[in-house]
Amino acid sequence: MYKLLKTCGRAKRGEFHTPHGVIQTPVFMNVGTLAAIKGALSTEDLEQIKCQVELSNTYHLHLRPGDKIVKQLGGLHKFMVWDRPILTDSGGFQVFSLTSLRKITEEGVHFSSHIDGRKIFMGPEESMQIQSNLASTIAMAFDECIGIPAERPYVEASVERTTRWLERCKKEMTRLNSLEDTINKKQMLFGINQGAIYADIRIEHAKRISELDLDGYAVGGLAVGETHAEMYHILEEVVPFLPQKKPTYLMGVGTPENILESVERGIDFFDCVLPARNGRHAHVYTNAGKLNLLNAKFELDETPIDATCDCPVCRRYTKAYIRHLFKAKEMLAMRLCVMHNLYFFNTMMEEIRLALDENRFPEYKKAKLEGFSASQR
Ligand code: PRF
Ligand code: ZN
Repeated sequence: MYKLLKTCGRAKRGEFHTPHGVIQTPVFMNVGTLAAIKGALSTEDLEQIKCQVELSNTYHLHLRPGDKIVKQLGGLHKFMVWDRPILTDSGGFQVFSLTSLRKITEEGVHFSSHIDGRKIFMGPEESMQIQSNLASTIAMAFDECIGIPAERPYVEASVERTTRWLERCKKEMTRLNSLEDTINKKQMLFGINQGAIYADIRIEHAKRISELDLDGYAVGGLAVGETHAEMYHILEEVVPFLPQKKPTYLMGVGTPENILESVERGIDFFDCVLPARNGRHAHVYTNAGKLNLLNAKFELDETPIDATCDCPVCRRYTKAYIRHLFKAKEMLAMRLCVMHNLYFFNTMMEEIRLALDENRFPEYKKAKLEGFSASQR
């Protein structure tokens, strides 16, 4: 159940009630593809860095350790000892971005595993069954994420099929939620809007999927090679046709700048591998822009990554020390940077929520963006 607490233009401040607790939105979900945040973060760390929702992947967990194993072990929450919300992506994106020898039919997708080349089939029913075995809080619909550029006739046919897949997902989810041995009988389902950069196709699709009365709605197929301006334009066109009283989710986005711009255009949920990936490469976010800790100028720098950050890393460690850890190839280097980066994103979302609560989001956004660009001047 989504409660719209406040709006500011199109920006929404909400509360999403789930069987695993309330999610305050706008929210950034922390990506743990294989039920672990890359960079050696533990479940305790996730609690410390203000993570509200953990995100895992159907495709990856199906291959390893296998969703049936996770089910036997009591589901993903028990498995990774995390009792807050978990969202699982459907595999609809990973199958298209990671696997080879794909063949798409009306039934679903035949592909080869990126681990051992084994032939696998996944369609809407299979994706829902796997996500039900994983017992995540929120399951994503099985969709086709169309690469850009794409020809209009292909996009039209693909989006039609994604709609038929969504109807099959909903039916299968309803069936699974009514079964005796289903772990999470209240699993929620989010639909996904597609249509590449054809606004009219996306709007038609948004109207169609809104009729299905799902628990939430994602905008997929963006951040796949289009410009930022194109992405913002699509959001401006499409979000007004998604139910305002349901959460909206922009999949796989993005930078702090992208998030601020997209909150303004009505998005509630975000996820991105960027903060963890950048952290593993010594790239850290600060309120004055991004830093590369490998830079020689930090060799004797005894200040924290960001003096305005109160994360467990900034409260204790210096840039000089973390830089040394990277040079010495110590695992701790990555861990500290990933922790700081995720805390930075989660804290920015907290600030966004507070700014919305206090009717000062436009001012907050402006000041934040000016800060980020300060170091680039
Ligand atoms: N579909 C799904 N997952 C996704 C995407 C999508 O379009 C994207 C696109 N940025 C990221 N993750 N199912
Ligand atoms: Zn910090």
